[in-house]
Amino acid sequence: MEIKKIEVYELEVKLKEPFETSFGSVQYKPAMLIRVEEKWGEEGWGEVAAGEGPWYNYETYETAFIALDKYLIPALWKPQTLKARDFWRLTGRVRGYNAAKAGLEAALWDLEARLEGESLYRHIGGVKKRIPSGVSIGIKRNMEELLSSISKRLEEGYLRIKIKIRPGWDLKVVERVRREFPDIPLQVDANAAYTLKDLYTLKKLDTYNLLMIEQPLHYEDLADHALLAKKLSTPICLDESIRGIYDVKAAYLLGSAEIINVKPARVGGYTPSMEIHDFCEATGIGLWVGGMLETGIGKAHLLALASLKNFTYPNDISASNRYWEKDLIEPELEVKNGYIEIRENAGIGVEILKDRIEKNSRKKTYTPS
Ligand code: OSB
Ligand code: MG
Repeated sequence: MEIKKIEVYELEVKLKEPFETSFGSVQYKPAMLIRVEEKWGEEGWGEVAAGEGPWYNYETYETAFIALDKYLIPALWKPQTLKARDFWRLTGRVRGYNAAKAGLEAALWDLEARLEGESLYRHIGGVKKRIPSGVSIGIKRNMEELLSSISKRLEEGYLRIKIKIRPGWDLKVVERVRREFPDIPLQVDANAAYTLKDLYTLKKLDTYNLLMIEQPLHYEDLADHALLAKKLSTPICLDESIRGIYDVKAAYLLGSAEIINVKPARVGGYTPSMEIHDFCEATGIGLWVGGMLETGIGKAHLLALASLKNFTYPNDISASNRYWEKDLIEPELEVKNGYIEIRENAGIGVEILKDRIEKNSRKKTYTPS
């Protein structure tokens, strides 16, 4: 494909309710969208899922913008024609900025699939179009709020519940949830809030038949996760600790995780996500696709990724109405009997509500230099 224009949109979106984790709470959230256009006018869309501050990892919307503006977009003007597969090599000189890379690469994949008149999930070799959907529930003000939120999500059909924990909102909470819902597929996500000094709490969590404990320890600490894994029977799932394939290899050799949550925004897009997918398939590490509170555009991409064979656990890909009053795509994503069905239309398969985006955003346009 020959790119003739790239647009970066910045807007603010409002979550229906605040989403709270061990690292902070968010309700008004910056969102960044990328539109690429090729010479015949066909377009592709991607979403940059960075944080509003450097709380989940170091990347923020501001740093992602600088990386795109100064380094990533200029790298795409070098070759005359481009394949989405080339993105990683063309931008290889840029270290880090994975959310920025993932958003721009996603737009290229969408465009490439659209140009071939093929749905993106098939284009990348996906094998399933019904994607199992789990839901992530933030820290609440009290138990009643949490329990009613869980009931509601179960009624909506989600296949597993993930609750956020942190010191002080953990054992009592899980104990109560398990009393109320003894058999539901349940997992917890600590977002790196514990250390090995909390072994008592972590050993207790081990007794509630959880599917997995996500990122209990420091985001850089593969070693302590390996030590902890020896002491727990519940599988450890790594999120923040996995910034790419090299972390996956180290985690595998050390025994730091039985399961990995792949977020393209964290590992740098489809190409590294697929590399991780294949490595984990070969080594028996469990996989699912995680989310970063994306709008429907980012979520439609997550669905395409989750269609690959080895993403077997329910993913953090929820319906449009989970976070948004009104999404930026049509039709909105719906969970039916626990699954979101990918449409066969070209690319990510959904219509982008461009007017809505144009009206509410700032835009910067780039053309070949
Ligand atoms: O740790 O998985 C996480 C949201 C923002 C940052 C980190 C995480 C999350 C979620 C929500 O858990 C996932 C989603 O529904 O998009
Ligand atoms: Mg997580």
